[in-house]
Amino acid sequence: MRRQRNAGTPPVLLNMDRARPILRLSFMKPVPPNQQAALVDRLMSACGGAYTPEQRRRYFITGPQWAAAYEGHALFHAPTRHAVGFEQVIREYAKIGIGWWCTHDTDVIPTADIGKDGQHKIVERIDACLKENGLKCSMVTTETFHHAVWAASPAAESPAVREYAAYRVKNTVDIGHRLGAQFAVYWPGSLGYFMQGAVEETETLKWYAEALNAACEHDIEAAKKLNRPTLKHCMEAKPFEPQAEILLPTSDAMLGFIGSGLLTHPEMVGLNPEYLHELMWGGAPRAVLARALLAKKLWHFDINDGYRLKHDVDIAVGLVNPLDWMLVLMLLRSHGYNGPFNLDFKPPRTTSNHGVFAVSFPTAVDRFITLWEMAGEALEDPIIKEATDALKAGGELPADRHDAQAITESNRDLLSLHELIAHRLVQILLGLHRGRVYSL
Ligand code: 3MF
Ligand code: MG
Ligand code: MG
Repeated sequence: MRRQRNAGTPPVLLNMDRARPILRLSFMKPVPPNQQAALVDRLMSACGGAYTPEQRRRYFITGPQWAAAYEGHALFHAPTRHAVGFEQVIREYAKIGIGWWCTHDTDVIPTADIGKDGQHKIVERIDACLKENGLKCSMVTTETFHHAVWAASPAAESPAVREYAAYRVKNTVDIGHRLGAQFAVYWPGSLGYFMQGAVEETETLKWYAEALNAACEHDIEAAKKLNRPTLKHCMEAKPFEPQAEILLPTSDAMLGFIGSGLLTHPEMVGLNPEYLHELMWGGAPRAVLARALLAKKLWHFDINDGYRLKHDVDIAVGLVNPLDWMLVLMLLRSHGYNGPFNLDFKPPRTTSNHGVFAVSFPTAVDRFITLWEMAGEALEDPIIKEATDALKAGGELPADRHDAQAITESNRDLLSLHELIAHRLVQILLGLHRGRVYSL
């Protein structure tokens, strides 16, 4: 079989034995490549519902260098987009109305230049570029997962690797202070293994704590010299990837680690939970965040979306679980969370370089803002308020306060309010509370 294309007619597949068409493909009018970006832009504005850059800047929404610069590569994937540098990312974030930028050290500085003159020149250029575009640097983080030096993790058996890890995190603290950041984040990446037995977990965790201790102690010195507050050091967990087994797989495990006595400055270390990372292990992200709030360690939040018990698909916020997202934001609003919302997602491989800034980032920001506003509306909803108050008031106290059956009877009908509240929340999500109904 071969493909044949005659001028003016659609291509057909020919069966060479009989030389007659076996399949006629019908085509819509092709969209020439030079008209595709304009089509995307026109349909984006037809979607409506966009906030202005000024409205977007009112939220503490932060844009990572690595998210915008992601080229679509993975173990099984070649890149689908070309590389973009920090100048372009910062410029595009400014146009969209993303007011803060964050980065890994090696997103912007080649590993060989870390700590050298090359680093200082790049950091000066970043500082100038941020100022020129009216952005601030919110957070810096050390890449301790990509380079071959981290093959056995930043807390490897080799003392040379561990000394280098401490050097790298201290250097990142300095970059953070130079760029005016408030946060440093630590995703330990390869802190785990594929085969069990060779690594002794308690030893590895002690070594990992040494790197964090080095960062905090260096920060205390650096902040004193610069007359700046110390950074907030936030740990980020992921349950699997890039190792088969992870030593600190969840935010809860990290809370245990922070309180284990291994850290010299546990008061300087908190959490950066990532929504999807907690969903990946099967957790309820809202419950994870509640535990972090109770521990007063919810300092930074990576926002994205995806599926339970799958790999780290890093889909943009609200595209998969908008109801759960609204509920998460209700919890954070009601507890006065005022840390960053970090857009740690990956524009899909099918999105072009144009689409990254024309579709991915503005739509993610706008869904977040809408969900945030809806969360506020749900918190004020009179039906939910009355139902919640009634549940808390409970039924009348029975004469015998140890009579389980009497207590059950006295609350029986009130408990239907749980389902009613759940329905009301979905109504708010779908706009049905405003009288919108569908019928055939
Ligand atoms: C990995 C992540 C990381 C961390 C980043 C911040 C590349 O799944 O989420 O993003 O957020 O390393 O330190
Ligand atoms: Mg993350
Ligand atoms: Mg992730």
